[in-house]
Order: sequence, then C-alpha cells, then structure tokens
Amino acid sequence: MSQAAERLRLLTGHLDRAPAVVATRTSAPTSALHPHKFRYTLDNDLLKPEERLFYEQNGFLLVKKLVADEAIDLFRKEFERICKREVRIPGLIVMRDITIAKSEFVPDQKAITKIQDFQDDPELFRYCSLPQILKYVECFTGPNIMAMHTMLINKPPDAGKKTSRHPMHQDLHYFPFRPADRIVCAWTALERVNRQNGCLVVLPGTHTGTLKEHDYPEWEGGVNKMYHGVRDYDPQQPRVHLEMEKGDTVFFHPLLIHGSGMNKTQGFRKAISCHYASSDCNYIDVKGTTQENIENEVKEIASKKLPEAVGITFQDMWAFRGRLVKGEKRIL
Ligand SMILES: O=C(O)CCC(=O)C(=O)O
Repeated sequence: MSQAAERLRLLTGHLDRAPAVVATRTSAPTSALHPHKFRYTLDNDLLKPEERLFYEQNGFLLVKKLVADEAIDLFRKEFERICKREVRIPGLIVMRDITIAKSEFVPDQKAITKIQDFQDDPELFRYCSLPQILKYVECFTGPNIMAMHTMLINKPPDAGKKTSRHPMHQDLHYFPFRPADRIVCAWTALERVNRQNGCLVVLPGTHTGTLKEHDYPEWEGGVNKMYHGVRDYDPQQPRVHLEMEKGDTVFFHPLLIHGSGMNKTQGFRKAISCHYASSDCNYIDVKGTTQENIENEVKEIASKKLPEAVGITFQDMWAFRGRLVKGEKRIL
C-alpha cells in the first residue's frame, strides 16, 4: 500500500465519526467506500485525504477560488467580442436558446446561450491550460492530459418556457472514448451561481453506476438542441445544488448525473468548462450502444453545416478538437 493510501486508511476512522463536508449536502450521503481501494483518483500529493475520499464517494469535488478574477474578466471580455462578431474563431459552435433563436436576432450576448469548441481561440483556451486547474485534473487523468471539449455557458434569463434548464444527464453519453474514470470535467463559475440563476445540480454517488440511456426530455416548452437527458433516473434521489462564487471550480466524473435549473433572474449566468481525458484513453465504437443516437445526431448536424464532413467518423470529430495540454500525446 502506498504511503498516501496508508495515511488515508488511518484517517478513515476519524472521518467515519466526523465526515468532511466539501460541498453542502441537501440530503444523505450515498455509497460507502472501502478505505483501501481508490478507483476514481490516482495517487497524488495535492488532494487532502478527505478531498480524495469525497471524490471517490460522490464523484465531484468543489475547490473554492481556484481561478483569479483577472483571468475571468479576460474570458468574459473575449466572450463579448465573439458575440459582437469582433473576432471569428474557426470551428467554434455558437448555440442559441430555442426561444431566443425563434425571436428577432440581436448580434450580442443576449442571443447566445453557449459556445463550444473554443480550442482555437488562444484567449479562451488559456482556461484549459491554467496550471492550478491542471494540477487537480492530473489527480483524475494522470500526467498525459488532453483537453477534449470546451464550453462557455451563458444561461439566459428564462423566457417563461423553462428552456433555460439543462436536463439531468451524464457527460459520458457524448464521448466515444474510455475509460470513464480517466476523464474529468472542470467547470468554473464566472460569477456567483446559485439556485436563483440556475446553478449546477448533481446526484452524488451516481458516478459509480453505468452509462444510462439518454434522449430528449418531453418538456412542454421544448428543449435545446443536443440537450439529451437521462431517461430513467429517480427524481427522489438525493441531490446537491452547487452554489458557487466567481472563480470556484468543480471537478466531476463523466458518469455523475447532473444538470442545471431554470434561470429565474434577469441576468445571464456564465460558466466556463473543459472536459479533460488521459491521452492514454482509447476511442470506442458506439454503434449498437446507447450512444448511437448522439453519434447520429452529431454527424447529421456536422454534414448539414459542412457537406465535406460526410464520411468523417464520430471519433475523428473528437480527434480534431482534442489538444494536448500536459505530458505526452499517446492514443487520443
Ligand atoms: O452549465 C450548465 O448549466 C450545465 C452544463 C452542462 O452540464 C453541460 O453542458 O453538459
């Protein structure tokens, strides 16, 4: 047993009596963890034993004030420039809320709910290479790190149809690479996020389950493109609302069931995120699996936008956007 594991084993007796609370729970803890076995974290010098245990049991870890205000202000400014079309970034996907998309188009940030794939925007991509983020990421992925998926989310004030909600889902549904345990998302609040403006909601412990079937939820007011939801999760299951301050960052496992609520305020709730994976991960074929529906949808959208994309595989699409941020490029 490694020294770190031994330290953790000794600490567990203490934790059994006084569990470390890393994020506020709104309900009871889930699965018990055998103190000797680590599956979701790697040996490292960064995570305190109680943090490591928390991630192992819950599938997420919230770190306060990890990103400085100055960096955040630069990301926000770049987002404004993109919205005003002052900069054009190759490959960037710009998404609009379905209720806004149907209304008159205004070329500013009020029209845009999310941008994806900013790997070729040096300003925004700095987020993915921040050393303080990568230090944590390495605890989950190991030393060879690819930034695979980037997003800046600008959750709009809800227009009354509840379309600002993000259905509960597992991010692994979108990814044709494995193993899941060597993938992690970093999600940083670009301002205070709370229940009013639609913070993240997570179901602790669900990362220990399997990938579930996903599809569009049957919501009356409609649902945004590619916002698939888990079909059969138990709505009574304990949930945690992750209220965060500007710069706070949550790291979470790709099987963790999560989503976000309606934005009941008049402001836009902003967050930036990156999914990282070990470059030792392998691409998988998702044909015949629950992920086939998202593969087909992504390929259809890509071929509409870019007729030359016909014939490009789902795995190739991921390989184009992946960028090495630390260590060596291997398989991914
Ligand atoms: O930021 C949010 O509201 C949810 C983001 C999310 O879960 C996702 O885009 O996968």
